[in-house]
Amino acid sequence: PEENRYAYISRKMSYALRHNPEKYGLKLAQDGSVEMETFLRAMNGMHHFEPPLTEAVIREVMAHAEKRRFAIEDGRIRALYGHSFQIKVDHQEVVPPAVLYHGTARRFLDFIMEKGLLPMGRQYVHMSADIETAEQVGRRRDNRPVILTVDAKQAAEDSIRFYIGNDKVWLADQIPPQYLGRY
Ligand code: HQG
Repeated sequence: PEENRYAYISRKMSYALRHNPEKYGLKLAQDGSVEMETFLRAMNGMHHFEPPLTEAVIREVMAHAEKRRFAIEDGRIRALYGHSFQIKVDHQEVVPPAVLYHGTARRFLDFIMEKGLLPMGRQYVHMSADIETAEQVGRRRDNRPVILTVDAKQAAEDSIRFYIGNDKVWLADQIPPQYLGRY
């Protein structure tokens, strides 16, 4: 069905734009973007999408997604967050909401309370302004996830930098334990 096809395409797009652009012969700009035409050629060269991937199909994928993962601007496409490769993508720095949330697995809690929230496999720590999103993120790793609060107001005052992912995703380089609490 269409939904599965969209999910499949979205996964391949995430892989190319967040994790392994080299595999596709792609070189991303500092904001993580690449020309749409170049992207389509690379994606169609690597995968046998049937029918072939076009910008129109990508726009359908984006319209049907439950999250805003990609942006198309000025004939270029990029992933908005979630990158894992070496060269760090620049995101717009912003003043965060006073409190942010992070959903995680119970088994990570001791480490997190000792070391703080670290980007682990990605470039940034991911947080949300709403609890429901944090729940969903946490449920990927634990059926009873822990929801952590981040005192973003204090952290920002102490010059921890926050960046925009999308309307629901906020990013930071790391969050030391003194700003963390349990919801
Ligand atoms: C944990 C998805 C041990 C952290 C989601 C998390 C999100 C630590 C895991 C986005 C730690 C990393 C990102 C420490 C953090 N010790 N564990 N000191 N610090 N962790 O997947 O936030 O659907 O890289 O709690 O919805 O789960 O792909 O990060 O559990 O928005 O668009 O290490 O990816 O979006 O896991 O998820 P991840 P995340 P998409």
